[in-house]
Amino acid sequence: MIRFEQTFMDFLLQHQERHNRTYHFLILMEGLINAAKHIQHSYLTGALKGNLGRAGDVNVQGEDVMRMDQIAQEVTIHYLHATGRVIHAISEEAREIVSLNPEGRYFVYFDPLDGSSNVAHGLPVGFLFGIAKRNLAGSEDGHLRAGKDYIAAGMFVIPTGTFTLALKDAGTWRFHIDETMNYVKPFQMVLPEDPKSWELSFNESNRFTFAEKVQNWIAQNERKYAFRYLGALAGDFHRILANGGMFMYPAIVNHPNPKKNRPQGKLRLMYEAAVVAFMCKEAGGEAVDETGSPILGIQPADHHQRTALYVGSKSIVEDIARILRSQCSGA
Ligand code: AFP
Repeated sequence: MIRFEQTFMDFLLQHQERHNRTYHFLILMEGLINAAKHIQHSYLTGALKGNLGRAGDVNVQGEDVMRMDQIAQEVTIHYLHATGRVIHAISEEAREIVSLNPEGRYFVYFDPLDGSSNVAHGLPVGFLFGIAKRNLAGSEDGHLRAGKDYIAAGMFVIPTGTFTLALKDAGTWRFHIDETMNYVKPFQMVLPEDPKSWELSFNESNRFTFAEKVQNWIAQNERKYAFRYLGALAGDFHRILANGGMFMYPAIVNHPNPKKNRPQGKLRLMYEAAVVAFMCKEAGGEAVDETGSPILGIQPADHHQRTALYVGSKSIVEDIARILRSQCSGA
């Protein structure tokens, strides 16, 4: 007797019944999965095809574009367009919103290749995405949505191919990829509240550029937890979801070269911070910005808006959020 694992589509069909997700959502997810598999294949063969280098351009973020960033962007837009379900796509790699299907039902926010600094070394990168639904009942209120209005968010860690998906009010689920490149065996991710396995993840080389209260919090707490940092949000958050603890990219406010200060934070709100915050929330965790306010409550004014990010197990995030709020109230 052949043993068949539960596939992603089985999982979504079950979910669809419980949460009246339409087949439109299934088709959109199929498009995202095809894009991720294509990007994964391009990355795995990237060294052989000479695609792991710089493309020679600079993107809207002012960063050098890697050839793989271009490939991932082109692939994702192709598959999203092919679904016929996406109105606008908002991408880290495109200055303007990408209009796809006026009759579409969804807005998709994505970072097609998160962690570009790892590309040249073939190290883990990620494909991050968030989904919001158009207002079918009334007038269309556009693509600038707060994370709390997303209906789903997820990430693929490349090249391992592990896929994690959060569905509104239905939890965060991790899928394995089997020998037939199918996503199977969903298991629910719940952030461990026992600090024994917790980790801290941040760019240590920035420590003395953080706000003094944040530096003090790190000094008082860092010996309690293991320290891990990959330099790719998808990879670092992938670990935090499993082991607990906190990933943070605080505001940079004390840089010796004031031009390098980033009081508004580095990470992008709509397709980085809100995506991991949504998955974290559905896994029982929390995520806040530099003022200690929930990331999911931030109403974006621009689709490339940046934010500071503190995300992970509820009690440790709330511990630093108290400090951040006091910092704002000048207490
Ligand atoms: P991109 O390569 O997509 O811009 O992502 C990199 C990133 O935004 C995020 O994935 C990392 O957590 C963070 O930047 C790394 O930044 P540092 O290199 O400054 O640590």
